[in-house]
Amino acid sequence: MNRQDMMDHARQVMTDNDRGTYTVPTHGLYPFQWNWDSALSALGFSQYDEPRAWTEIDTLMAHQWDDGMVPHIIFHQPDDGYFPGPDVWGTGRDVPTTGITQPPVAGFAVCRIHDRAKDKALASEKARALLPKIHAWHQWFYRSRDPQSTGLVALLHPWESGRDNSVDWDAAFERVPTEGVGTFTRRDTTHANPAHRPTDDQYRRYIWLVQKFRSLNWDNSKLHDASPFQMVDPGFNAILIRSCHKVADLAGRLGMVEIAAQSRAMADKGVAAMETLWDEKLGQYLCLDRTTGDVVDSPSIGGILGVFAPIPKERAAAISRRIETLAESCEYLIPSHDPAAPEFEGLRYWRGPVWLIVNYMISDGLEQAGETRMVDRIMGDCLRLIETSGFAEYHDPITAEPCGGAHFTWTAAMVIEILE
Ligand code: 9YW
Repeated sequence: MNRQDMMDHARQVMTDNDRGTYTVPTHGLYPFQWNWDSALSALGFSQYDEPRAWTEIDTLMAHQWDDGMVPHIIFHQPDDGYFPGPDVWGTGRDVPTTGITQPPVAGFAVCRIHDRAKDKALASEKARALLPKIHAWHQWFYRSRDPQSTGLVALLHPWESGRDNSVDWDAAFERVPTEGVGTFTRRDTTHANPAHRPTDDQYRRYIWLVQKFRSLNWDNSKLHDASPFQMVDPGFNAILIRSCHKVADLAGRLGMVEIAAQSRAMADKGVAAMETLWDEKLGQYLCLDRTTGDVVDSPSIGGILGVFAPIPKERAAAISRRIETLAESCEYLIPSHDPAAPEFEGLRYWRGPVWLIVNYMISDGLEQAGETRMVDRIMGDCLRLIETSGFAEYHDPITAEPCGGAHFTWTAAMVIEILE
């Protein structure tokens, strides 16, 4: 596939998954709007259709809750092809949504799209309208998910992390009960190979948490303390910190002084707190289980994604060396779990496969820190994967086998970002 063919193909994927005011991640498997998928897909749109990129984020933010939370899925239209649907979540909204959130990369996307926009007037109008909403979401995070004011927020559900079945959650997830979860029929395994997906046992625990939060009426002043799962993920926190950092900068330039000052303070505090998650032995960050206070000794991509935050240069250099080590045991960077670790599974979702969106964010962080050789290498691996195996949801880092859903929106968006 030459460069132009790849670009044409990527745009075709985006077009096919476009539902007018939002995109679905892929036809069949994921028939609704997902939060971080939309933000990252907007980056791809913005390279050739700026108004469409802004619409994607406008639609997402139009479903923000009154408390500031931006939900992880918006169920724009009924579709029986996905479980758990609106009836399981029971959030009682006119246009149904889930009751949990996802990585807040929208702030980063808005700022990036604004800064490179050709239509400056539209970009300024959109950013002025969107920044207060994005900022309210960031404030919601620190208020609702960091009640002790540590500078780091906790996830209350693996689905919030975006890395649903990561090895990072295994030990903590054992403590999430399954009692009271009735029988249900999964739909994901009819669209994708069950060997590439989370297990039934994990699904029972996912649903137990949903039922628990629903029993508390989705009241975010109660959920954090009531949740048996409270995980501090360096990757997730890095995304939040980077978004706050970018918002601080753009809001400052747009004269939105209060948002700028508050965002700067949140980002600075977050960067300082990230230090508590650094693991010198591995040369990357690690998760913290807030319910036990234990560090989670799990060599996953979450701790490498920490580099997306504006961390000290020597930390970024160490992460670059860490990726170099991972390259010794795989063919395509960056595996979502260390292939040398016993839990590694090259085909199963977030337990080993490569995800282009994560590669993109890690590369962006490395680029900021001047680690350009590693960036070129990662970007090169992304394109080799697509050339070999197409626009899959994720890929085996050793064989390049395409996994999960095919014809995937954010994979296509990242290819457009890399090629432009
Ligand atoms: C699910 C849509 C979503 C992503 C997540 C990914 C997966 C959905 O797909 O979750 O039902 O498990 O883990 O990050 O947003 O692409």
